[in-house]
Amino acid sequence: MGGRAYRATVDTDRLAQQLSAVVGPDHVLRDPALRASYETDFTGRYRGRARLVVRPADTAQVAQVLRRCHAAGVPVVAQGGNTGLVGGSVPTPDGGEVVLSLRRLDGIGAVDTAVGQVTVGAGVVLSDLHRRVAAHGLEFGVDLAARDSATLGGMIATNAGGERVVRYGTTRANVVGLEAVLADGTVLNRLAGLPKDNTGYDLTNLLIGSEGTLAVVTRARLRLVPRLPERVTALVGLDSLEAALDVVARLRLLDSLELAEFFMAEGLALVLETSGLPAPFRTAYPVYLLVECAGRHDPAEELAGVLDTAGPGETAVALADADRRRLAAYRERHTESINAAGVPLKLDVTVPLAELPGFVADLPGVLAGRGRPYLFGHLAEGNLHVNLLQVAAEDEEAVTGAVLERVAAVGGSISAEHGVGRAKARYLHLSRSDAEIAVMRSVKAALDPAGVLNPGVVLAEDTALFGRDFRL
Ligand code: 2HG
Ligand code: ZN
Repeated sequence: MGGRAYRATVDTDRLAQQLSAVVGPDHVLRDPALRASYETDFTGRYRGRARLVVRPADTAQVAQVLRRCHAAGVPVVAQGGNTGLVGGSVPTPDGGEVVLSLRRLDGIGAVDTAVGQVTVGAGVVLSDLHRRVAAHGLEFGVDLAARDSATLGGMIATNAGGERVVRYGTTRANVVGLEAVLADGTVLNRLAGLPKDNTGYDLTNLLIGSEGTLAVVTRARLRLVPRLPERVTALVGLDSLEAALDVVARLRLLDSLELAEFFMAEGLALVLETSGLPAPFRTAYPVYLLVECAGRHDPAEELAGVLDTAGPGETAVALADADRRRLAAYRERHTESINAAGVPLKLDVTVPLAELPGFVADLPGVLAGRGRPYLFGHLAEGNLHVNLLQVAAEDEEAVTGAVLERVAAVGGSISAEHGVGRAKARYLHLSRSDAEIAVMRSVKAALDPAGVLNPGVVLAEDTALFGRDFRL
């Protein structure tokens, strides 16, 4: 098993000088005010203290930075747009980590229309990629609410899912190759993008979803899909989750289904309160379903054919981009609205669709009055974002454990798309067997024997050995 080979004391001044020589002094941040935005996650739940923040400009600089940190025995947390929600991309309060920001690796290569691929830097922001490839009649299949801040490197590190998994799969299905740097500075390059290439172990797929614990992704070769010109979005108010699932089952039979998301009355009320958006319907419904269909030919009629038989409820349909965005905002603004109301406890789980209504019905009993739940997410995949406000600090672990145990009991996954991070590391055994975790530890030890890449993320550390004896 790998373990940290940290030096007892690290001369931070010396390390800062070495890293300045690599990236230039302007890109080594030591001033607390300059470090601050890199040290706290989006929700404000995970806060730490970086030894320093380093901002390399390219792969060669990333390799040199990692080589120096490795030699000094200093742990490194890679960070992109810092939109992660499981504490996997910010430093710990007393771990002495260097934050390695990849944001300057923001180059987008020429769009290769012959094969439908593009090579991007890890720091490219998702919405910039969308804009760039649209000009070529192409699209990147992954899209998510944090598109204006999330970077491709972070999305790859977490195997981000988002809103269009039903059609295009998760990030994994849309990456054909990677360039990444190992803990000791060794560069792995697999960017050729050959559609057929069975030459040994698939290192690209090993690194996707490894949350910065096995290597630092620097560039990626992405698969692009044809941009579908005709698009329709609908918001449906329904009486129950069962009714929503029934609509989704029938929409799956259309080959135009691209997105099927849900939220509930409590979440909508909070979004309306914080955003000032008008209510979508005159009546409030327990469950709202947001769906989108896209195709070469206008899918509005086939969508209407399914929605007309959706039972009691109301439907709003939008064709124009601005109107479609207005409908999507009711769903997409949940995260920021919940954040505006407090620091949420976030659980991101998958539940088998057949179990989903029962799981949601049982949730109040599982919570036993601890916290106010807001449920929303990606209904097509059974991916529920269980956000809880007002959980007392002393109840947080018990509540997390109770919900995740229930998820495991119904055959679900304790992390659907946000990753394990630090937040869920101690619950990994609920979704993975001892044998699997042992293999994961072997892989970690093989690629990062000194344990310097994102320690404590995915695989919980033995705190008796490594937890508290390492300071700035
Ligand atoms: C989304 O689906 C994101 O909007 C964030 O995955 C979910 O805030 C959340 O819990
Ligand atoms: Zn999500």
